[in-house]
Amino acid sequence: MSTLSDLQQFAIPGLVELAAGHNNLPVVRIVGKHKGEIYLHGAHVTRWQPAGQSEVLWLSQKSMWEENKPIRGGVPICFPWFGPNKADAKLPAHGFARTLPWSLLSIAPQDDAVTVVLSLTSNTETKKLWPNDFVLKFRVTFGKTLTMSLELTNTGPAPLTAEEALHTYFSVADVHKVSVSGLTEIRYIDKTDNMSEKTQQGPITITSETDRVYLNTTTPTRLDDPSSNRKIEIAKEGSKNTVVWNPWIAKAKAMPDFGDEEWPHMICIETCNVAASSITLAPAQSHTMTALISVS
Ligand code: TA6
Repeated sequence: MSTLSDLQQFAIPGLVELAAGHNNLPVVRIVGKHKGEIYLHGAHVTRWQPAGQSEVLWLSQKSMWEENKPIRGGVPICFPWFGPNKADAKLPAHGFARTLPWSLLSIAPQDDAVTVVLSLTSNTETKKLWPNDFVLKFRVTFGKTLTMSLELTNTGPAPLTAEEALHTYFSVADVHKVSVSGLTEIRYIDKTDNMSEKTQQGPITITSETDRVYLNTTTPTRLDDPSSNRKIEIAKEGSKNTVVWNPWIAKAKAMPDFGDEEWPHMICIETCNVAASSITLAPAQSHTMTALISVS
């Protein structure tokens, strides 16, 4: 794993800092016109604040910052499975990409934005959990828009099938008052109601634990947060599922890395390919999933 001094080569005075973040985990800090932060641990975006806006992403005050634990909040990368592992419930939920150290490949200014590229390559450890050779590249542009692209390449001799998600946590003033539009008439799996399949009627409002996997949807969603007088658009490319999640009271209490009183201030709107929309790649084939987040 790269030491902080190795990483200083990527620093750009006044624009990009490489620092020891929480628990001394290395972090890239974007300190220009638009602010942002990404940890090499899990290639985990933890902050994005475009000019003129308050912080857009939510981070738990109780997040753990340990190498074998996911950071709670920001944008966890779920790969190569989503949720519990279907074959072995003892394996880590949402796969292993979010709890491994990624390699920093490049940092480059682009107009008034900054693009950071990290990669994760299969190794003996990952192949004990998932017997496939792969390279993941994660390209994040911190600008007026937050653009996150996850490129998966099959570097093995056989086809592979994987699930993937950019599990984005948004900061909201009061989740009781938010609405999510853009999914009307879309079929979804309701994970709070025995995985029953339903059709979305009108905008989504949050009145209890909400955990829904929307199916075959490629259009943008919009998060209206009237108490912050803010609208957030989540557009996407190469993604057929959108997940909407809020743990509500009991689930928040049950998570040690989630404060009991934090749930009214967050909502996840996740850009993903899961279940029937999992990605299958032939040897040497690649697929890219992109989330484009903007605030108005
Ligand atoms: O995306 C929603 C979800 O799958 C929920 O079911 C809940 O498990 C959430 O992800 C958080 O999962 P985590 O493993 O990060 O606690």
